[in-house]
Amino acid sequence: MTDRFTPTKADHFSFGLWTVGWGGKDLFGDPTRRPLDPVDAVHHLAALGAWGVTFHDDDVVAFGSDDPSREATIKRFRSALDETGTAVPMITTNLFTHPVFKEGAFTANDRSVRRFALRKTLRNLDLAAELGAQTFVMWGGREGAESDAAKDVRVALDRYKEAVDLLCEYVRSKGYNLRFALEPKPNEPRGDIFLPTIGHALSFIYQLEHPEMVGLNPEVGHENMACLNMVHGVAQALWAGKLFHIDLNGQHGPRYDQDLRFASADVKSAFFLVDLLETAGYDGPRHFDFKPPRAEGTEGVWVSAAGCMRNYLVLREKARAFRADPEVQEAMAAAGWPSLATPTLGPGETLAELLADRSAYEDFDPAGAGLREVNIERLDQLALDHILGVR
Ligand code: GLT
Ligand code: MN
Ligand code: MN
Repeated sequence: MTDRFTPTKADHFSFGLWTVGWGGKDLFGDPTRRPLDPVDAVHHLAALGAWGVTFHDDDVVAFGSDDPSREATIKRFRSALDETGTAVPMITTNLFTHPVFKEGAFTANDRSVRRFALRKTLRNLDLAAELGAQTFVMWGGREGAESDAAKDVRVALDRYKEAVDLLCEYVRSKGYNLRFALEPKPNEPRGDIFLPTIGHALSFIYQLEHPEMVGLNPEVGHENMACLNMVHGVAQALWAGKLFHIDLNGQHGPRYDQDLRFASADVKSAFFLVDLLETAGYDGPRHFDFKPPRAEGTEGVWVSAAGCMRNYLVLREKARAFRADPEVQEAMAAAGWPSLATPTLGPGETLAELLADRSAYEDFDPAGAGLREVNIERLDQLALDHILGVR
């Protein structure tokens, strides 16, 4: 079906190879789908209108491959990229599947594992630069613990910082056009993961040697797992100039990481997220990190992938209509949106003048102000009417 919600490369949609390539293996069951050749994934995604693909080193080249077979595999993969005009905007390193990383990678108590993790990542940075990626995601799925007895968390953070600082140093020394994006997640696979939320990761960044090179890759489901509001988290990342990348998917509240197709479970939050990204001038990839449900067969994978993009485009149209609706504009004014943009002190007003302003305190009527109308329900209902398609 082709309609106005059919994506084009101009929409900058990208997918991890591990998303459509997930064969359905989970904690309780074997794969339900045959392995997907990354070359086929590139062709399928391009045919659906995707602009880019992203991957872990091991998604394309099997862990432990020797150099000649690694090069041959990358060459074949590159041909698929060239044939389809597919971009590689982001690359990441798998520091979680192999048993060597069972106790952590950059924060493993075992120093030799930390050195191995660094070397694996440095090698992958070269590949990222070679393929023109501009963002290097770091999801530390194994950086954490099940027990507070496992390690000194303050020292683990020293080691985490040491690793990110070294990676930044390498990128600088090579002159690569790459920035790092930390991906927070509260738990799973570790009982507790370090840098569990957007806020934790943001504060970590400012302890680094090169904070300007490091930002965030927040994921919808991960913030929801921590009972947090993704829209607020992303807004704060944007406010800090740190939204370098984003993982879009769907999640039914706090439980295991569901990685549902974008907007399929939490449509209202997805609407406000799209509205935020589109109005805040975010110009990075719209990257989907979802898992086609295990019950689906091969065809279902592509239906699910297409649904991610379609839902984004539908919500983008709805968000634009919401913003353009005169009644919404009037309701926003009534709810005080324009007023929040006015600084609390007047132009040139000093703290002394605020202290001397009796109308601000002594003569202010807090009881009366406590009874005022805020008009947010009306605005919210208009948003819902737009989402539900009745306006
Ligand atoms: C893994 C994780 C994702 C991360 C990927 C990047 S891999 O599937 O669940 O959220 O974005 O390493
Ligand atoms: Mn993710
Ligand atoms: Mn996830």
